Amino acid sequence: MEFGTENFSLKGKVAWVTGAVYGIGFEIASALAGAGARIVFNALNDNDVQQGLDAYREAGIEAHGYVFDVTDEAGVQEGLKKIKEEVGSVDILVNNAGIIKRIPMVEMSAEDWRQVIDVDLTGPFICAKAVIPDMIENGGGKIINICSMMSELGRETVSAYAAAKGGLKMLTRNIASEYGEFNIQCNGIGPGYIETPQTAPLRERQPDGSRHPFDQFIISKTPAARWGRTDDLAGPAVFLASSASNFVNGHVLYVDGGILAYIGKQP
Ligand code: NAP
Ligand code: GCO
Repeated sequence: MEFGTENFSLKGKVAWVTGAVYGIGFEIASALAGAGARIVFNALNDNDVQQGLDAYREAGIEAHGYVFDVTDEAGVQEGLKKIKEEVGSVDILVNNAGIIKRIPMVEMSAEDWRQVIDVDLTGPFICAKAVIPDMIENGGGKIINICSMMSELGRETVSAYAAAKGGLKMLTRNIASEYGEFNIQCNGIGPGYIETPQTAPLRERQPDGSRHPFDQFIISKTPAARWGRTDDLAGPAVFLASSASNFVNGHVLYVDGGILAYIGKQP
């Protein structure tokens, strides 16, 4: 078979990216749109959906926005029903919506722990569960779970997030194992440290104008010697959403400027 750029084309596909009003989700959705997909996103309230619709319009993308929470199974099912009626069956799901709570583990309430696990792990389960039956009926589909460095590594204050993102890596492998025979590919993207609102507190300037110690730490831990940008995730997302990756399944593609390969600079 001849191979060409058409292997990366998403023309005629419907891609649903969760929580894609800004940040990584917005950039991934924009990249999928650039490759030809029709974009659907959901957000928590009308204001967020409107903010997303305005941002896509400004980028020249016709997107469809819906209000529902990824942790609410009935809401997800109802939202998906509307998406099917108004846009079509979902061919590509990107589980992007996520939260983090940076709290030392012994100070973290079980309620906070559960909320992080609910959004970052149970949400992807609920959304994947909702689209898989149609993907089977339609002869296949793509699920991309947005994992993390914390799918592999731990650090102070992020116990719930690391547990959720480690779990998401295993949910990725399990979906691939359970539904691979139906031509469903489920893979993860593991972004390194990316400049988004989620990581803004780790990059805040100090009162004396110097860089945040965590900011310096990340630059020294990253062979690329910089934070990632959301557009660093565009190519990997299009690859995993397209037929170019049809025999890639259960894999997490780390897009981290080399962090996981690196022991770190000698002090
Ligand atoms: P972000 O800037 O905080 O954006 C996350 C988005 O998810 C927001 O739009 C948020 O909506 C939405 N969301 C949160 N809970 C939701 C729910 N229950 N239902 C629907 N939407 C919900 O985060 P980001 O940095 O772009 O991260 C996106 C994903 O990449 C997350 O899964 C994150 O863990 C992961 N990630 C980020 C980095 C990084 O360095 N930034 C690295 C690795 C992985 P609201 O605005 O209403 O809260
Ligand atoms: C943190 C960060 C991370 C990143 C990301 C790394 O506090 O360590 O927020 O967890 O957001 O997930 O890949």
